[in-house]
Amino acid sequence: MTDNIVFYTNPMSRGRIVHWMLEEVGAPYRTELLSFDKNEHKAPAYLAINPMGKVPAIVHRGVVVTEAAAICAYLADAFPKTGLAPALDDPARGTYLRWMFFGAGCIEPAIMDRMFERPAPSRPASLGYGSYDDTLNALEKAVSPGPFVLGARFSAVDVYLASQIGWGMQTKALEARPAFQRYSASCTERPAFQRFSAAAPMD
Ligand SMILES: N[C@@H](CCC(=O)N[C@@H](CS)C(=O)NCC(=O)O)C(=O)O
Repeated sequence: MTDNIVFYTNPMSRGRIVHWMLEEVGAPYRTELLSFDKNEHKAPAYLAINPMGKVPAIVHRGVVVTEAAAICAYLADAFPKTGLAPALDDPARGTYLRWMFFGAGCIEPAIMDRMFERPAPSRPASLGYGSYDDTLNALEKAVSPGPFVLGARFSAVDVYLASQIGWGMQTKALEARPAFQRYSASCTERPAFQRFSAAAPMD
């Protein structure tokens, strides 16, 4: 078994989040590109890795990790010398985990519902993210005053949140508030982001 990371992705997918994260980590990895046109993500070989037939996924030390937020958190913990996650006994870990889960559990569905113009449910209180406005207001607080969620310290949660914010603003599903623009600029000036975006331009 090799310790090298295998990264399953498609260039125009949430795999972009993990691509940036892998550049932050700096550990060796091999990329397996899956063509959506050829349905390679639904082929038995890949379904054996991710039964959802979705990217991204990684395999590291014989273990599969899927879900972009989980992959970011996993990689930060697997490579602690990178300093991309607060240590287990660091109180900042609470803040870090809070916003990582908020990103996946609230921001993403809020953005997707807005993008697809899904009608508001009859009981918004039952919706995990409540309302689009409440979610954006909370997100604005999380990234303010910045420059990062943990203040001066950049971490894996910034890879995840800045990816959601960047994509959300680009598709106009997320309001381009000044706080989001400032946060996005701070995160995307990182050399790892620059390396990733040079390797995977948006067309
Ligand atoms: N919850 C997953 C979502 C992954 C996902 O939906 N990936 C899309 C691309 S962005 C995909 O693979 N779509 C292909 C399909 O479902 O057929 C995550 O956060 O990683």
